[in-house]
Amino acid sequence: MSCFRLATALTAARPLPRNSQNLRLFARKSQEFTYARRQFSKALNESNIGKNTKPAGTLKLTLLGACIGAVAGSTYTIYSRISDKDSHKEHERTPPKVIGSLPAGVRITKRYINPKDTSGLDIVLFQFQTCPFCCKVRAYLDYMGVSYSVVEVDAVLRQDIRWSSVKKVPMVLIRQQDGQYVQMTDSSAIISLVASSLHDKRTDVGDLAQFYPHVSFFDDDGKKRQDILNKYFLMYQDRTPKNMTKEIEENERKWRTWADNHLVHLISPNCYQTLGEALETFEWFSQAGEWDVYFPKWERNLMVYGGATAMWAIAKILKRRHELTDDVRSHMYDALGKWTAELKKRNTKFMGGKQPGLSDLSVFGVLSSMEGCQTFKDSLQNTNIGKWFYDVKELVQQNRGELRRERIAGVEALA
Ligand SMILES: N[C@@H](CCC(=O)N[C@@H](CS)C(=O)NCC(=O)O)C(=O)O
Repeated sequence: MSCFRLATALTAARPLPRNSQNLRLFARKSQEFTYARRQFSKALNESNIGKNTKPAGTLKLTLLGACIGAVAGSTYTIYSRISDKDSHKEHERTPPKVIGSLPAGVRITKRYINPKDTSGLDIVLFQFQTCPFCCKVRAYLDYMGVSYSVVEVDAVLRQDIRWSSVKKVPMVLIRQQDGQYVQMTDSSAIISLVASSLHDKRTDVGDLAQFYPHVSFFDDDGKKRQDILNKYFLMYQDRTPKNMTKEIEENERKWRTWADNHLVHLISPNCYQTLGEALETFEWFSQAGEWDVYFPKWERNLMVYGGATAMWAIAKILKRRHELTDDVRSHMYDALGKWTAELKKRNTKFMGGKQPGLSDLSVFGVLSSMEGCQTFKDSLQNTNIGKWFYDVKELVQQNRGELRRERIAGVEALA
C-alpha cells in the first residue's frame, strides 16, 4: 500500500530522538572502529614495514594485513553481537490496532453533535474530562466542528478501557470505511490524524492511521520506549495546502511539542502543590466532568479523595523529575510569558494568524484543563494570557456541536 510505504519512508527519514541510547551506541562503535583502523595504519607506518621492500615482502605484507583485518573484523562483529544483542528489536514498528466492532460494554457518556459537520468521521473519545491531553483533543475537535462521542473513564477503576492494552487516555476509536474501528492513542497523533483526514477526505482514515505507527527506541537510561515519531506531522502527501508554508508547519510543530513536553509538566506540580490545593483541584474536576451526574456517589468520592491524595504525592516526584524549584508558580508564569511574548513579536491575534492554528489549540487545551484551579486564577492575574485564552475559548465554544447526554448514574441510557 503506497500510504504505508510513504509512512515508512517518512519515519525512516525522520531522525530518531537525538539523545537515544542506540544512536549513541552506534556512534561509539563507529568511533571505536575508526580508531582501530587508524591505529593499525599508524602501526604500519611506524614499523617501516613496506618501505624499500621487495615484491615478496609486499605479498607477505598484504597477507598479514588481510589476516589482521579479518581477525579485527570478526572480533568487532562478535563484540557487536554480544553487546548489542537486542539491536534488531530497536526499531520495532507497531501500526495502530484495528478492532472489528465497538468493544462490548463500552458506555457512551455523551455526544457532541454538530449538524454542520461534513467530516464523515465517527469518533469515540475515551477520556478524563480534565486531563490536559484530552482537553487538547476536544479543543481541536470542537474548534473544527467535528461531532464525536465521549466515554468518560473512571480515572481510578478504568473499567471502560479494560478491553484495551493501552491504559492511557485520550484514546479514540474511529470507524473505517469497512466498518472496523482503528484505535489511535496519543493526543498529538490523534489531532494530526483527524487534521490529515479533514484535509484528505478521499483517503480512508484507517489508511491515514497507518502513517502513525509506534516506533521503539532506547532512552537516555537505556530503557526501551515507544513513541509515535510522526505525531506532529500532518500527512498531506502530495497535496500540501497552498497557504501552508514550511515555516508555518515548523512553527506549529515547535509549539505543539512545547505544549506536550514543557507546559503540560508544569500543571501537576502547581495544581497539587498542597493537599488542600489538590482537593480543590479534584472538586473542580468533579464539577467540570459532572462526575456526580455520570458516576454513583461512592465512585465520585473515591475519585475525588483517592485522586487528590495520590496526585499530591505524585506531584512531588514530578516536580523533582522536571527540575522545578519550590516556587512552582514562577515556572508557569515564565512559560505563559514566553507564549505571549511570541504572539506579541509576531503581532498576530493567534499563533496561527487571524485564526487559531494547531499550536493555539494545543496550548489552549492544556491550559483549559486547569481553568477552575487556583493556578489558573493566579496566572490570569500575573501574566497576559487571559486575552488570548478567552479569544480561543470563544471560537472553540462557538463551533462545538450540541451536547447530548447518554449516561446518567443510576439511570439507563437516555433515548
Ligand atoms: N503522550 C500521551 C500522554 C497521555 C497520558 O499520560 N494520559 C494520562 C492522563 S492525563 C493517563 O492516562 N495516565 C494514566 C497512566 O499513565 O496509566 C498523550 O499525549 O496522549
